[in-house]
Amino acid sequence: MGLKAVAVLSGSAGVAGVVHFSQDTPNGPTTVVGSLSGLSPGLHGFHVHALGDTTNGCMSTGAHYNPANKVHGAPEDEDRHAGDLGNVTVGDDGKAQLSITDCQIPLDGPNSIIGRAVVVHADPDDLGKGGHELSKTTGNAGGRLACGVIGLQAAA
Ligand SMILES: [Cu+2]
Ligand SMILES: [Zn+2]
Repeated sequence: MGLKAVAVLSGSAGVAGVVHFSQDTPNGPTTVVGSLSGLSPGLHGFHVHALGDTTNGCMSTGAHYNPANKVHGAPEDEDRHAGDLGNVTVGDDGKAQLSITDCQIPLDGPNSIIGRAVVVHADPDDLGKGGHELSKTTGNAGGRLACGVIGLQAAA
């Protein structure tokens, strides 16, 4: 039986979304699907942040989830934060459809992302390659537009 989780994102200026997570097998990959709306067209950084704390909005969700103590990178990089899910692509209608499969964001075990948060940013994530002083920590992805705490859902 698989594990399922969901995050309902809300934030500033009408940015919103729902993101579903599922993991079919222990130690298997996690599939992320969902939709976001209210964003400007183009690329927006999308990450799992370490804390499920929204007492100060998205600012209190901490840094990128990084249990292996690595530098920021692209999802396909060896050196990346576990929470580095790259960018979402927003269309002219302000909406994005997500479809991601990743092996570093399990829903169980010591590195589980349950109780942490997903965050969508104002700017593109440069995937650690932009040469900015923030490239190796945040991808220089700018402000935190919306976030949601990842919570367990009934199993499939
Ligand atoms: Cu982020
Ligand atoms: Zn990162």
